[in-house]
Amino acid sequence: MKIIANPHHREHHAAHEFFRGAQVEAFEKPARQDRIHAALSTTDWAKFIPPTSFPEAAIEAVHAPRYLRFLRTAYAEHRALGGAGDAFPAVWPIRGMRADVEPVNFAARLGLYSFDSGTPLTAGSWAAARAGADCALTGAALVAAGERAAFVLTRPPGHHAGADFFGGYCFLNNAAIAAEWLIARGQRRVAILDVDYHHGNGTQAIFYDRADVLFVSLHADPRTDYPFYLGHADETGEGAGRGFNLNLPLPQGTSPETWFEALSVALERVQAHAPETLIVSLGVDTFEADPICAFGLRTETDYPRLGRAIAALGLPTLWVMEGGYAVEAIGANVTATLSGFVAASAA
Ligand code: OKP
Ligand code: ZN
Repeated sequence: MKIIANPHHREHHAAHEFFRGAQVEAFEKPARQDRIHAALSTTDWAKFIPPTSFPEAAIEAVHAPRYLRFLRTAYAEHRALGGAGDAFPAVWPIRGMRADVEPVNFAARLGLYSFDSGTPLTAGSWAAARAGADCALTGAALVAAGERAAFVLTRPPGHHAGADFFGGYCFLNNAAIAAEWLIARGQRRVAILDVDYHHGNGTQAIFYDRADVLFVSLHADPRTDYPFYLGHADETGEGAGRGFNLNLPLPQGTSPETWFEALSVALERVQAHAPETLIVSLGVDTFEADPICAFGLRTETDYPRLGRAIAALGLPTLWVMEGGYAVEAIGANVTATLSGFVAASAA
C-alpha cells in the first residue's frame, strides 16, 4: 500500500496546551507521525511516497477563502502584534453575535475562525496543514487512478475543521478535501467513515446538506466527550442530505464487542450508499490506553479486525490519519489496522 507521508508535519509543534487549568505538553505532537512512520517501515508492504502539489482551488472547494486567507498569515500577525509563543483564541462570537462581519482586530478574527482554545496556532501550522491537504489529495488521486487503497499519514489531523473554522487540533479537513476532489473529478458517491474516538463535527457540517458524500461516524457520546456540541444520533442530514449522515454515539467505557456491533451498522450504511470511494478517518484514540479517551480497543486483536472489516467491503479505500495519543502504541495500532486490511485485501 502506498503511504503518503506529510514531509512538513514537524513544523506544527505546539509547545503546550491547557488541560484542566494547567499547561501540559501538547497531546498532538510530532512523535505521533514519526512513530507511525517507523512502525510501518518494518512491514514488507508499506511504500512511502511524497505528496505532489495541488492547486489552492482544491482546498477552496471545501474551505472558505476568507478563512484560508486568515490562516496563511495568522501566525505572522500574532508575532507582529508582539505575541510570544503560540496563538490561542480567547473570544468567540456566540449566539446572537455577528459572524458575518470579519473584524479588523487579530484576536477577534482568531476567535471568529475557531471553536476552542485547545488548538494552538504555531509558526508552522499552516505549512504543515497545507502539506497534509496535498497528501490527502495525492492519496485521492492514487485511489481514483485504480489503487486498491492508500494511507495518508499526516498531522495535524483534520476532521474537526469546518469550512471556516479550526479546532480540536485540526486546521484543514483532509478527508473532506479528498472527498470533494473525488466528486469534482466525476465520482457520484463517496462515503466517509469516521472511526476516531471523537465525532468528526467538521466533516459532518461540510457535507450535512448533501446526498453525494455520506458521513458515518462512531464516536464517544458528545454529552460527555469532545466536541460536545455535535454528534448526536438525531443528526441525520438536512435538505438533499437528509438520510446521508449517520451518527453512532457510544458511552465512555464501550467494550470492543459493542464497538464492533456499531461498526457493523456503520458498514451496512456505507454499503447501501454504494460509494465509488470509501474514505476512512482513522483515529486510534479508541485504544484501551489512550490518555484522553475511554474506549477499549486492543492492539493485537481489535485493530486488525477493523482493517479486515473495512477490506471486506471491497471498496477503493483512502485511509486518512486523525487522532491517537498513546504515542508509545500509536505505531503498533495503525500498523495493526492497515496490516489487517492488506492481508484481507490480498486474500
Ligand atoms: C482530536 B481528534 C485535552 C482535551 C481534548 C480536544 C481533543 C481533540 C481530539 N486538552 N481536546 O479527534 O483526535
Ligand atoms: Zn480523536
